[in-house]
Amino acid sequence: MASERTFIMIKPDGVQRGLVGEIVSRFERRGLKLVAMRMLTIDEALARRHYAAHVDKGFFPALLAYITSSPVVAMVWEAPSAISLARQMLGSTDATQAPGGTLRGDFCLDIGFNLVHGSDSSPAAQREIELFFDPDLLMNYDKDLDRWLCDSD
Ligand code: DAT
Ligand code: MG
Repeated sequence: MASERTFIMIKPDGVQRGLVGEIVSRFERRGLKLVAMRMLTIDEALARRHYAAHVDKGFFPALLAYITSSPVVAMVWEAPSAISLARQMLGSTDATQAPGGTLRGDFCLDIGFNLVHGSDSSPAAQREIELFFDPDLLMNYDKDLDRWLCDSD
């Protein structure tokens, strides 16, 4: 099955709460391949582009203040069906609706401070990856372990 890439971002609360390792570890253990990673502080211009679909919503000022408040860790992860897989691993946007076993269900209480972003579609993944990473920052490499993760027959 063809691999796809998704954009995952550990939000300011994830960094502040010391959950970077836990979050990265969950993606690694599930079997996704890390192909890019950088730490940055999001400015207002980037926040408006990343959350372009939400700029007119009532919660946008709070979202803007939150996402620019402290550094984030931006990543690209690769796997077959990586986009939907990662969304399942995140759990519902509203943490009160997220089941245990998901990142938000295990670590969050709030719809606003919900720890991690994950692309919600293929066009969104492409747009968000381009927004945060120059193409030369995306690694292409084989992992020997991959043949133990998916049956290629
Ligand atoms: P997701 O992050 O699950 O893709 P989204 O794209 O609908 O969710 O919204 C982006 C972020 O905006 C979300 O992670 C938290 C915030 N947000 C969304 N809906 C909200 C609401 N009703 N009240 C407060 N914050 C909200
Ligand atoms: Mg979204």
